[in-house]
Amino acid sequence: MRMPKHIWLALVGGLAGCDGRHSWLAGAGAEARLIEDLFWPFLIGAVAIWTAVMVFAVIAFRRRPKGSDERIGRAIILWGGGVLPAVVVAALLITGLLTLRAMASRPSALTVHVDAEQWWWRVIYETPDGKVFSANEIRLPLGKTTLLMLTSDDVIHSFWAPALGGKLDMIPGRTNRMTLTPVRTGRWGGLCAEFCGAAHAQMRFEVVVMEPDAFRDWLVAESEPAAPSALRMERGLSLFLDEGCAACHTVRGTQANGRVGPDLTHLAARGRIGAGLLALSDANLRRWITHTTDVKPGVRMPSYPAMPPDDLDQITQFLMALE
Ligand code: HEC
Ligand SMILES: [Cu+2]
Repeated sequence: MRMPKHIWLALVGGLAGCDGRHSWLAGAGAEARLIEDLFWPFLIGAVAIWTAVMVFAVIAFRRRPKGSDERIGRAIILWGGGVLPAVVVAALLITGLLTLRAMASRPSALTVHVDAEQWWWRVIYETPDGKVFSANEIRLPLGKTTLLMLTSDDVIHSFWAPALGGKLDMIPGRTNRMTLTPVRTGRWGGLCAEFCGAAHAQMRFEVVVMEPDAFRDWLVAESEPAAPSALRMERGLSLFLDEGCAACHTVRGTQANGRVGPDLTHLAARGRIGAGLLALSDANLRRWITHTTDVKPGVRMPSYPAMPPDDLDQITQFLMALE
């Protein structure tokens, strides 16, 4: 039988998704490796048991019944259908629980709060000098354990950065804890894994794993107010304030201190906009501002389709200067 073309296309398309950035087989985190250690024995055990059951089934079909069969049958049901599954399931449960405990009990060097919002991520780093606000990108130091405090401001979301570790629900009024210990530098993908409304599929983030020194420098830079070169762009800044952007967005060092949307103080230091949707670029910022609701249907930011081109230039330049 020939397989229809669209099935092949679906299979190839599915494989194309295995880019490693979202794969727990990438081995980018100590916690992901614990899950991997659990996965292979589960898989091999499941295949072995399935094969044995199939072999017994085929034998049972082919054999002619004999007088002693009933006694043997009872023994198979007792041992194969009762005792063995009980032992296997108990063993799986115990190893699963031990893995869960191993994942949750590492002492952490850093605490990061992640608040899920429809449909983006508020990220707050705890430092000795206070809190550092960011969004949609989580930076972590290599080889150190970070405690993530996960919560939500509206509905239930779920935090998942597969390359680094497990998946955990983010529930309003509750703080769930997860630790991540990255063991490979790089940019890894993350996403919301619990349906949370219209733009759920566009609710992504990036985890950037950095060498500890580079991370420390980045965190200091992130804690600073906006770059002086941006603050000198008077026209762009005043448009940002007058167009109402400031009611929803914070740019530290200016009067903009809205909390409805992502902190934009260091927007241009991030790789993407719209919670992972578009690469950061001049053209994409324009598109985002003038066609917000087309680019991300359901988004909690109004579109500005009628903004005069000159004003759009000024605001975009201002945003691109927020390094
Ligand atoms: C009513 C509140 C509101 C107003 C007004 C508003 N925004 Fe937003 N903005 C948001 C929200 C909410 C998001 C997050 C959207 C998402 O990704 O789902 C956002 C996202 C953004 C982003 C992407 C940030 C990131 O890290 O992904 C940029 C850039 C941005 N807004 C710029 C502007 C500009 C410029 C204006 C004014 C012309 C403006 N916004 C007006 C609420 C607002
Ligand atoms: Cu979601």
